[in-house]
Amino acid sequence: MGVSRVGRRGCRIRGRGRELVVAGRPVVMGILNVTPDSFSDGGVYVDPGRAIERGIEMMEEGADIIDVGGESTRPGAVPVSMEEEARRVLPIVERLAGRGLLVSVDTMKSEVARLAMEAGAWMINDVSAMTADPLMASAVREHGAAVVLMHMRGEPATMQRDVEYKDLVAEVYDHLASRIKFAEAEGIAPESVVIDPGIGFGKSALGNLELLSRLREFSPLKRPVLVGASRKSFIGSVLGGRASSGRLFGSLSAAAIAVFNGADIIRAHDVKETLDAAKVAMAVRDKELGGDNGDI
Ligand code: YH5
Repeated sequence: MGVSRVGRRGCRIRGRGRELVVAGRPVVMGILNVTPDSFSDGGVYVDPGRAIERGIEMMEEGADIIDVGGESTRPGAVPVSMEEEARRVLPIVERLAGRGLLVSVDTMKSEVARLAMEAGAWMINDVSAMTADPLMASAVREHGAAVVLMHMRGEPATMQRDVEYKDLVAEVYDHLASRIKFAEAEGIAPESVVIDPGIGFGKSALGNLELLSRLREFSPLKRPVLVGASRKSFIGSVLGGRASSGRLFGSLSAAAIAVFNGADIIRAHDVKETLDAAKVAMAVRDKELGGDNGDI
């Protein structure tokens, strides 16, 4: 007990000379959207001062990674130029990384990734799994960063048009296996790779539920698993069409199930609540009490 299901090899994520332990305790990646048009918190953190404050607050609440995003992946969102995306994320990355935080950047553009890594980013969270930009893999390799490879069918603008699969879990599994191979062939260290089934990216609400309940099936890939369900539409659907502002408790339930089923990292807006849910789920999963159990 206490050793992650991915085995010793997968217990740590290596990026740019720094390692994050992801075994024995849940890891939360806090979401920091610096876009004017995100799904659930668009425009809240467009002011760099407020964004930096929120990043620090999430770290104090227990987030191990802060995921900074400057482009909305919502279907119908206005595409942003490389320059605009870089202008939004770089000051935040620089300030948070400068304070020693592990900063991830949610981008599909290699030039944004390069500039972000020069500004101190530790991880690149590419929802296209390095398919959108042919120069992404070399950028990640050259900087020795960690990388999230997420499953998505198609591209953000069109991904919800066809959400039917013959065998969803098998398709997601095979795609992730092939992207892991690609990363390795490109010279990216296996210890730097995290996988993600891509909840909400080209999946029906039922498909998302299927992925959450069958997350264990990704274990043979031997990489830490990240799950991002926070405030997503399928939670609204389960709750009878609830708006994103009313999806906190549903999101916590999804986070708990994900951890119980083996997720190593949870990407979430509500860090302290998610961490509590994840700790209880992990305690049940591993039948171990966490660190501060002096008050029982
Ligand atoms: C993810 O799962 N998701 S951006 C719709 C919402 C609320 C939130 C309709 N980037 C992921 O967070 N990166 C995004 O309500 C991600 N995994 C990884 N690795 C979409 C998002 C959201 C969408």
